[in-house]
Amino acid sequence: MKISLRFTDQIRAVSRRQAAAAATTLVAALMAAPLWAQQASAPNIIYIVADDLGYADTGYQGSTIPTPSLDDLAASGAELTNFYVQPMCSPTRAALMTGRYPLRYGMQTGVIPGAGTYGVPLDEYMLPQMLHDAGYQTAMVGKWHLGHADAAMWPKQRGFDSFYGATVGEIDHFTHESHGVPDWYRDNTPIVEEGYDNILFGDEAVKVIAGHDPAKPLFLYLAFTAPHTPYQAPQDVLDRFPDIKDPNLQAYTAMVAVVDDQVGRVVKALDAAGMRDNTLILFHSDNGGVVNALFAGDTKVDGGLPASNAPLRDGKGTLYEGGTKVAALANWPNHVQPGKHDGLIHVVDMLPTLADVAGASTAKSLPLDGTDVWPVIATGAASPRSEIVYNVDPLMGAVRDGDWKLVWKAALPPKVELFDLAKDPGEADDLAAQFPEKVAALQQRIVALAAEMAPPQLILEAIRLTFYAPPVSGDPSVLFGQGD
Ligand SMILES: [Ca+2]
Repeated sequence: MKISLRFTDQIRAVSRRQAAAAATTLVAALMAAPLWAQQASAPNIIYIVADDLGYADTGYQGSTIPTPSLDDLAASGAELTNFYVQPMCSPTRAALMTGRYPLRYGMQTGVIPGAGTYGVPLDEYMLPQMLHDAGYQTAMVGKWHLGHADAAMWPKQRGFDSFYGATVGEIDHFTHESHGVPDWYRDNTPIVEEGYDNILFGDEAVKVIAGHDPAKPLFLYLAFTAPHTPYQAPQDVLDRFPDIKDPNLQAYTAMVAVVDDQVGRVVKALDAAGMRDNTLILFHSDNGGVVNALFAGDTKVDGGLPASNAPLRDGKGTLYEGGTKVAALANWPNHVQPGKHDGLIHVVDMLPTLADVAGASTAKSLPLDGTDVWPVIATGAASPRSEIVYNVDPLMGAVRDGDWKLVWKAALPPKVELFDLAKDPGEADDLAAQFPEKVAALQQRIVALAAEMAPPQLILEAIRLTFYAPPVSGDPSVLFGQGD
């Protein structure tokens, strides 16, 4: 019995030693292992989108425009240096919300115009629906631009528990009107409020965070309307930049500063609510800065255009890098490793990536174009994708395969350009004549995608509104003054 007891004691002693050793090993391992390799379950997600922000127009990208809040997030988080979007507003937002290329559902051409009656088809399963199904509180603050003519296409009906903001693509920042028509809502109700839209968005985001029920993770989609035209900013923000004499540049600078101010308020609100350590913040622009007035929007712009996409070529509305590659960052303390993460990411990847992060299911999605790139974002791992589809529509297309990029204007007169982005990120040196086989292969890929695409809803609607409508008659009374 004694022996047995001693033996038991010995076992206990050994067990204690082993347990202590194991604990020491575990602590050492935890201290040595990067925390960012760990997956926390269902963090809060704050997804921030700027509108028409130039690639170069943040402090951390080298601009003189002060963006201290974004710079802090970039310094303590990951800069995503090869982050691609569609070249314009609605298609990028559609790609984000569905995880599918806009060419799949007819959103690949242009943006939804104010008089447009179409939107993202209702059979598309959207990111907020997915996160809501996974137990998230889902809030949207800002610009929607994914269908406004039918309330069935509005955010509350597409998975958001709450919506505050505008449904169309371009509003006056003070009157909240588009072409004189008010476009300002809380949930499904039109409201009238005074104030500069992007500051109101910041106010609302802070309220959503402060009022968040900690029993549920929060998904907040914060989609600013800045620095999209019209170039307007509150006087007190303009007054922070007295040395900028060009009025467009002064207003644009102030608009970027407003966005940065609101991002700073959001981070403070997360700190105050004790949510910061369990919150993934993502930030990027929806397309490149406007460098051609053709793509400035409904507002007539006098004078020079202020955005810079340097050193990238061209800007919004084009398939060159300046239209499609945007400054992007991710920040989540102890989970996103700080640094520059260079793997290829397309905005369609964000839905499956956030499904991974949130423990959500993509089973209800239609076939995804996106892929889970969480390791790229979190640790800078190599990207699982080697291809970027910039866009394909009946007039043009562009794809990237590895470092090779083809830009193909297929409408007459046609133009084909081939670039080696590793050597020539500014797309200055067209190599199409030197590498005809590479050109042919990439053209084949574009044609294959074109064969799968849905007809552009914008073109169908333009035809419907003109060909299937009564004649527009001239008014002969205007001639009366001329003697008739
Ligand atoms: Ca935009």
